[in-house]
Amino acid sequence: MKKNNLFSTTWLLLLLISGSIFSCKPKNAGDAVSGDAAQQVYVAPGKYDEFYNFVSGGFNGQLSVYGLPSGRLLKIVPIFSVFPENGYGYSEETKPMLNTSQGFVPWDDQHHLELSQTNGEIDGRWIFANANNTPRVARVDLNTFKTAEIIELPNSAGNHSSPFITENTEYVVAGTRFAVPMDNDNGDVPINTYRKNFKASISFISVDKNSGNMSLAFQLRVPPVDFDLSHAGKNKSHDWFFFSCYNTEQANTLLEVNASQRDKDFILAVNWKKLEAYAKQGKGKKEAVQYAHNVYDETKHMATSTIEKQVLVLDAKDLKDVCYFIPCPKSPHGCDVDPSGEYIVGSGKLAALIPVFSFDKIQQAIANKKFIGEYDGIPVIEYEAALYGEVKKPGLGPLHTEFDGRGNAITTMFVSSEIVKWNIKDLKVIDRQSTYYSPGHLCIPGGDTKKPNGKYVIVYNKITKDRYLPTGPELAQSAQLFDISGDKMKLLLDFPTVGEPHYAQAVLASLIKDKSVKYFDINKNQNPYVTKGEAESKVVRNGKRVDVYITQIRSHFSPDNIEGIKVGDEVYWHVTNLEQDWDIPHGFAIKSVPDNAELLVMPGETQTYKWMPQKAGIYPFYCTDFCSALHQEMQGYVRVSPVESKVPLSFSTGKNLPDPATAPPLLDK
Ligand code: RUQ
Ligand code: CUA
Repeated sequence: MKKNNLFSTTWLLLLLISGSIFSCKPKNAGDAVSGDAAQQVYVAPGKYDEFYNFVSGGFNGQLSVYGLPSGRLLKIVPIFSVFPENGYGYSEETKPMLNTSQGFVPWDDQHHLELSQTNGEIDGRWIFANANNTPRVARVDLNTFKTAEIIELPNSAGNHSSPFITENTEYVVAGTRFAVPMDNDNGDVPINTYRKNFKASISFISVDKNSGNMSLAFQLRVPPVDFDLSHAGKNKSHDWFFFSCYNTEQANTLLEVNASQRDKDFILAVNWKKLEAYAKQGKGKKEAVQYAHNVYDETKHMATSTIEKQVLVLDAKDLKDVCYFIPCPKSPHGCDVDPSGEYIVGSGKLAALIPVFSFDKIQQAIANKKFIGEYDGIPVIEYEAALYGEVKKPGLGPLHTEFDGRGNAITTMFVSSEIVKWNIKDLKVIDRQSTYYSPGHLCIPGGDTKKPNGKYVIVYNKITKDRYLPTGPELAQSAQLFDISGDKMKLLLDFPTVGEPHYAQAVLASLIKDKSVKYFDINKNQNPYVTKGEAESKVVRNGKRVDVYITQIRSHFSPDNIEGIKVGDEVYWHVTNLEQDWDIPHGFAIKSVPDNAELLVMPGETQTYKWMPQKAGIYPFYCTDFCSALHQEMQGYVRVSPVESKVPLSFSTGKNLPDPATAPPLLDK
């Protein structure tokens, strides 16, 4: 028995590693698309797409926005990585967004996105994003498509099972992937003392109903396993959260083998309502930690970073009626709850079936104490007592499941490279379609909410191979759109994506498009360095610090000639775009500035560019965004003199003219 399990695990692992999955590739992948597919995805010039698709960027740390059904890329929203394209993480105003307890961290790995919900339905206000590497959760404002807030998570590492939310966005949760010594403990311990010294945490971040402001409400201390994914309950399971976890072996080396020993790992069911009540009753302990909380102020166009010093921790084993483990076959990955809230689907990466758990049965099992024992002080429910049933022979390597709102679930099969549609009630497979290749996540608009819109599923593949023109060893990533409105799922479109897409969200465009901000009101700009008109533009020296208050309007800067800057100065260019019109950003960049990118300044906004001139000379600067017919004339000069120079500070626009006697001859007679 044991041998058999090991054998099948090893066999699946071999399949995963060897890439022999491509033997599943049908001969004529192109033929899978029928003639009318083009019509279904064609969005005529000037017409809008029906859906926004928000797609995680994986190792690019950003979020990208596509239109559906066309698959057109509309925007990249920088969140966890610097973005030289618009100066995010480079401007003085946005640098604090990437501050952490360990200083400035300019990169991260962004896997999961979740749109805010009210009553279990998408409300179109915010989208939350996780960072895996340096554990953080962000909130992006969907009026401006800008990152509004980032909160770092203490006592965590590899923030993967995140950011999933409750039905009214009461909480965003974040489960740690890596168990580690807690921040406050001595971390200088032998790695193989894992089982003694390493622990895991699940963070509950509360979200203010009106402002969206996040705060780390409390953490749940849990056994040192790897938390992978999660989803909140719905309707009757509203009070509960479900987390998949692997490495219940508690291995700290060669997890590929050592964390694949047990036949079943767990789904952790957490009654967050009770947990919240215990936190309010003062059951937890306050621990001294350090984490950054970064907030972007929309009126000041400026972020601040605050280091918080404390977190409330509740230990799962001290709370007898909050946490329960449910056995789940073979290293579960996805953990998905159907729109009714009754069915919880666990997807074992190495399993050849999909277990579906029943919320009612879980409740009965808890009431009747149908436990097979305890794991680190947490009761483990009998598998059969929690199980609704198993989807038999769904395919190989189930990863993630979304729901179509018509009683069906669709699951990605990584190893057999397909999506499989099955009925939630009778657990029978209805349809399967190949994907190209090895799908990870999938997304149906609202597919993890109470109200899915079952028109399309988008599949995010892990491997691209031959789907697009080759671009050397590194290829475009591959997303695929399927029509799921009929019985058979129909492949309509491949579209490339940037970064590596993991989870995604989609929503009807009508919920968002009309409230999208067009420009910022210059009269409401409260940036301390704003310049509200050209007449106010100036250059101010204070010791070695120089502040340049500079404006932009089509198509010149004020000032555009500056002299009296010296080597060793610290120069801050506060650039205000005076335009009050949609789609007229101006850019800003100075020749050879180290450690900086450009700025892209939106109408009515102020952004600051730091420059420490290294060498005497003339430095041109210019507008980097084509803004008018005379965009190319939107340029200026700044003169840098040696430290000891006596050149006085001067600045102007249109006044610092050359001697007319030096005018070049007119040759056009
Ligand atoms: S993961 S392919 Cu969400 Cu990072 Cu499943
Ligand atoms: Cu302003 Cu180009």
